[in-house]
Amino acid sequence: MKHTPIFSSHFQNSVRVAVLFFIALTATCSYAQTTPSLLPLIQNPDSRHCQTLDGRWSYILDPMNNGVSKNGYFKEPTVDNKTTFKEYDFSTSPMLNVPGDWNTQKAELMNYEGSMWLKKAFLFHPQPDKRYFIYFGAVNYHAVVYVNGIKVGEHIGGFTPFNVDVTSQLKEGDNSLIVWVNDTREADGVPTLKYDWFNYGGITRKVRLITEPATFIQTYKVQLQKGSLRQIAGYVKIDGASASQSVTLTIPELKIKQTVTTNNEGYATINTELPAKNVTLWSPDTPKLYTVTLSTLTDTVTDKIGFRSIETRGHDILLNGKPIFLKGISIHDEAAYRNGRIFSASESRTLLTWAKELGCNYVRLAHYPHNEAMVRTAEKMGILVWEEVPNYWDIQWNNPTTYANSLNQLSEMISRDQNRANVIIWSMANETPQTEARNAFLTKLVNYTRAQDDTRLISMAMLRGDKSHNILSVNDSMMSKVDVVSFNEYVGWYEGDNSRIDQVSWQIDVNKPLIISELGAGAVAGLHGDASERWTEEYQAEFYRKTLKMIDERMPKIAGMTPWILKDFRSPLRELPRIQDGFNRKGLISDQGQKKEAFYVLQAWYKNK
Ligand code: GCB
Repeated sequence: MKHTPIFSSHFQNSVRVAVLFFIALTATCSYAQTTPSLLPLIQNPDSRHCQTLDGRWSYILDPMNNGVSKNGYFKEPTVDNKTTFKEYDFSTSPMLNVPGDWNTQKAELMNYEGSMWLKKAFLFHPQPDKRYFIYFGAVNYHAVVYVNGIKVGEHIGGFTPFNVDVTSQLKEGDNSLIVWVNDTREADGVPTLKYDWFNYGGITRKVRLITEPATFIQTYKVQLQKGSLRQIAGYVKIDGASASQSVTLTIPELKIKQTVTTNNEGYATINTELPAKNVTLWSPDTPKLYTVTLSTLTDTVTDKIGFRSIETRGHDILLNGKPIFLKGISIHDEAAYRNGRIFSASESRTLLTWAKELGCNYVRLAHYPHNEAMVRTAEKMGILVWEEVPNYWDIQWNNPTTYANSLNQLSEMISRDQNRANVIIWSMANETPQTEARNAFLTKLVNYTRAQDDTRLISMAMLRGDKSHNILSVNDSMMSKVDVVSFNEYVGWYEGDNSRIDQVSWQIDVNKPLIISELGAGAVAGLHGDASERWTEEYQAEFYRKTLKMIDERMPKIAGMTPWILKDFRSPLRELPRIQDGFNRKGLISDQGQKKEAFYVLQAWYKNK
């Protein structure tokens, strides 16, 4: 049969484009309107009854969002034989590993940004009176979730977990889970269009099917009360029809047992005390975690929780009442040796072991929430953590959608990690130019965070200011809102060369702890030369020597620092051939694991701190 083109002229083509755009737009809008709301986050998925949905998933690449329509790719034909009309087919499509960014799994996907449909078929036998949730560790950036052809949830934000209730969608036998993932960078997104790291797309963290009883323990907080080294204060929240129940908290090693009764909303506060003697508080030297169990008649959740306090006094940060110097390093969520997103605790451990070798007791997990396994592994290893949301550079401070997105990512980060003893700082942002709109946006986030969790410190990585050409400072109006004033500085790299470092001193007028959240210079591992030559290991080592001397001699007392950065990382902003080749080279270790000379300079300084 001869196919008659409907549109032939240039004019008709533009009409067609406009029509398709309109269809796409209305399809997307109807999407948004029918979004089922996500359940509040289920805390501690590791301790739940889970079936993994990780493994090989089929995928269909959809750069034009062809599958986003009423009968889109999430609908599969019920009768499928040679007479069926179809233009997509998961059963014969290629496959990818989940968890895993798509970029580093197939050469042809390395630079792909856009939409992909991913499908996992699984066998299931639902039991009566149980509830089922699919828990995603993270999907970058926008996810729409379908179970057996029905939309069950939607999430925006590439680094935080979310769960969807699939109880009424699962059926006996074969089930299909299809996720539309779109990692297109958006102007109103968090982060926005431009940032200095690689946009790894896909289902980057674990996916599991969680089984819960009809009423279950959804979340809890069991932490030392602010300002106390004995009082435990927290809450438990259960979800389900019989919301008012008894919940028992036990910490057997400390002989703690407390029973509380939840109200009609399923909520109860927890108040109990650590014994007066024989308690090991969590610290980098003693990363002691106690087994904590919460149980109702039908549900039990077990966690490993450490107890510690974190406060400030003048320029000091106090851990368990004593000043601590935060010997840190910044880290991106990117695996050593292979450069994709990290998806296992052992890959997290590789990076954290390097940080330990450097002499660190602290890491900045930049610039977005890392894997839960990263935070938990650091906690076991005695490493303190700064966690951050991707309010990076100039996002749309005036846009309510951007604010809602940012707040959501922040709240998901806090609810995921609020029981981690090692998390001591919530960071609101990185290098955000000052405007009234930014101040209003970030102040709201600070207030939210304080109300949510007053047991940790609040900070943000600020931009540096000047008092005069050679007297450097920080004068961000957010200094009055945060607990710890942190700032990034690149004197000797972006600002002059190494000789400039000797010329400057610092004056920062604030009676709060100061942290240098970034300092750094680039070097190619194995490239040697004179210390004046950029990109040589010698230049970077000299940068560190001079900067550390400046910190010792010409800066007000600092409470810690996280130089930029542990390991070279991929970034499309870094294109200098034969030097950067798509990598930010400020790592103290190369992406292939070679330690640069500067690693040892910082290591020696940390040894004496
Ligand atoms: C910064 C940013 C960080 C960049 C770094 C650099 O100030 O916060 O994301 O990667 O500088 O290398 O320029």
